[in-house]
Amino acid sequence: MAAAVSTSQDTAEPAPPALALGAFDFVAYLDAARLRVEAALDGSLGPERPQSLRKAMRYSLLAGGKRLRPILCLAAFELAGGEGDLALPTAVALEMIHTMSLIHDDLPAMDNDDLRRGRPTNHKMFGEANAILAGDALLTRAFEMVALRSPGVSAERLLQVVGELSLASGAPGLVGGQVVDLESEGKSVDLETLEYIHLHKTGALLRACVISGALVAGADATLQAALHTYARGIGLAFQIIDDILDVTASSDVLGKTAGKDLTADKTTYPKLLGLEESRRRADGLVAEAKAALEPWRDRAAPLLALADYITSRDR
Ligand code: GRG
Repeated sequence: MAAAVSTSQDTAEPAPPALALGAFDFVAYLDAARLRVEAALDGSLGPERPQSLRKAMRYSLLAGGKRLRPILCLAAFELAGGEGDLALPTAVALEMIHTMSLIHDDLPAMDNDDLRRGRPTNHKMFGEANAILAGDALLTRAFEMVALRSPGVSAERLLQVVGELSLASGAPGLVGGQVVDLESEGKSVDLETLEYIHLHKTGALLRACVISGALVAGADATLQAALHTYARGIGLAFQIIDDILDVTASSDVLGKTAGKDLTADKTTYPKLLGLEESRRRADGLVAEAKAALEPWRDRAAPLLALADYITSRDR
C-alpha cells in the first residue's frame, strides 16, 4: 500500500521525513503548486456581469478543494518538457470545468446535496437557477481560457486542448457518466457498468488534465500513450477511494456529506467487492499507472507521487 501522504494544508506541523519521496519533496511540491493554482484561479475571472453571476462563480471556484486536476495538468506539462506558465490557463480551465460539474452534481435534480468543500452548496447560497447559470458560465469560461487567454501557445496545440476538454466534458465524458450514474440509482449494477460510470464521470476529466498539459508542451505520441494508461489507472483508483471514503470518513473531514452513496442506494466498489478488495484494487491500479511512466522515471516524480497521494488521501 502507498505510504500515507499528508500536506501542510492538513497540518501546520513540519512534514515528517518519510514524506520526502527519495530526493523529491512531494509536500513542498504540492504546497507550491497549490499556491500557484490558487493565485491563477483568483485572477482568472474578468469583469463578468452582472456582479451576482460573478459572485456565484467565484464562490465555488475559490472554495478550496485539493486542486488535483490543475496540478496534474502542470505536472504532465513539466514531464513533457514544458517550462514557465504556458499551461497555467489550461490548468485553470480544468478546475473551472471540475467546479462546474460539482455545482451541477449538487443540484436538487441530481445528487441534491447541501454541503461541498466544507460550505453550503452553490444552489443553497444563490438559488437553483443562479447555480445552473454559474456552472454554465464556468464551463464556457474554461474554453475561453484556452482559446483566448493562453498567450505563447500555438493555435494548433490550443485546438488539440479544446478537443480534449470537449471530449472530457460532454457525452463521451462527464455528461455520459453522470447520465448512466443517475439511471443506475436504486438498481444493482455490475462491475462493468460501475467502471463505465467512473471512467466517464471522473476518469475522463483526469485524463484530459494530463493529456492537455502534455499537449501544451508538445508531447509526442509515445508519451501521450503512456499518459493515457497512467490516467486510466489513477482515474479509477481515485473513484474507488472516493467510494471507500464515503463509507469510512466523516462529513467534517470530507467537506461534503458522508454516507451519501448508501442513502442514495448507489452501487459502489465497497458494495460490490468489500472494503479490503476495493483498496487492493485501487493499489493495483496505481501501480499500473506508475509503471506506465517508468521510462520517464526521473522527470515523472511529481506524477508518481500524485498517484500515491490519490490512494493515501483522507478527503
Ligand atoms: C453540464 C457539461 C456538464 C457536465 C455536468 C454533473 C455532471 C455533468 C457530472 C458529475 C461529475 C462529478 C461531480 C463527478 C464526481 C467527481 C469527483 C470524485 C469529485 C470530487 O473530486 P475531488 O475529491 O474534489 O478532487 P475537490 O473538492 O478536492 O476538488
